[in-house]
Amino acid sequence: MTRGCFIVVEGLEGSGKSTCISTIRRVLESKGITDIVYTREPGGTSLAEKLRSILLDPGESITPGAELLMMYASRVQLVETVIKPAVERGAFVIGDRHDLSSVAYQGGGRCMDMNMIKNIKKSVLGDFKPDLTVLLDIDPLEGLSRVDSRGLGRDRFEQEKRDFFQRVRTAYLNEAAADSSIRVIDASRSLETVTSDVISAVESYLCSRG
Ligand code: T5A
Repeated sequence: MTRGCFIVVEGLEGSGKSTCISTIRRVLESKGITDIVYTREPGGTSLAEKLRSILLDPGESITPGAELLMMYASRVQLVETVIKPAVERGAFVIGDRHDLSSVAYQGGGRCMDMNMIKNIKKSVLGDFKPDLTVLLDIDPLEGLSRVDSRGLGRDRFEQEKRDFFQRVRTAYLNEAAADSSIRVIDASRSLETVTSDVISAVESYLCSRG
C-alpha cells in the first residue's frame, strides 16, 4: 500500500488556518483523494482534548515547562494513535498545527531553550515530521484583530502581549528559512490571493510525490 502523507498548517492566531485547511481538502478531493483525516494540536484524541482545555483556559496559571510537556504529551498521543496509523494505511492527514508550534510558541514566545525542545521532540517522536507545512505568515496585530472580530473572547495564549507574538513569528520564519518542507505564504493579503497560493503549494507538493 502507498504511504499517505501529513500536511500541516501553521501560523499565528487569526492567520486563516481554518480557511486554509478547507482549501487543502478541496485540492485533495479534486485529485480523487477521499481518505482524509483532520487533526488539531493540542488535541485530536480524548486525552489531548482534555489537555487542550487546560492549556487554553485563561484561568489556569501554567509554568513554561509544564506547558511544553503538556504540548508534547498531547502530540505523542495523537501521532502514535491517529496520525501514524492513518498515514500508514494511505490516508492524507491535514493537521491544524504540529511540532513547529512548540518551537515557535514555547521556544520563541516563551524564550525556552530551542535545543532542549528539539531534544524532547527527538526523544519522544524520533524523526517523525510533516511532509509539507504551510506557514501562514501575518503581523500579530492583524491576526489578533481578526480573532477579536469573531467576538468569542481570548484564550490563554491570545491574552499574551504583542512582543510574545513577535517572537513567535520570528521563530516561525527562522525555522522556515532552514527547512524546505515549510512553505511560507503571506496571509495578510486577500483571501482569494492567499487561497491561490495555498492551492499552488499543495499541488506542487503532490506533483513532487509523483
Ligand atoms: N500552541 C499550540 C502552543 O503554544 N504550542 C504548541 O505546540 C501548539 C500545538 C492553540 C493555541 O495553542 C498554542 C498556539 C495557540 O495559541 P488554536 O485555537 O488551535 O489554539 O489556534 P488559533 O491560532 O488560536 O486558532 P484561530 O482559530 O484563532 O486561528 P485560525 O484558524 O488561523 O483563524 P481562522 O482561519 O478562523 O481565521 C480567523 C478569521 O480571519 C478571517 C476568517 O474568515 C476568520 O474570521 N480570515 C481572513 N480575513 C481577511 N483576509 C484573509 N486572508 C483571511 N483569512 C482568514
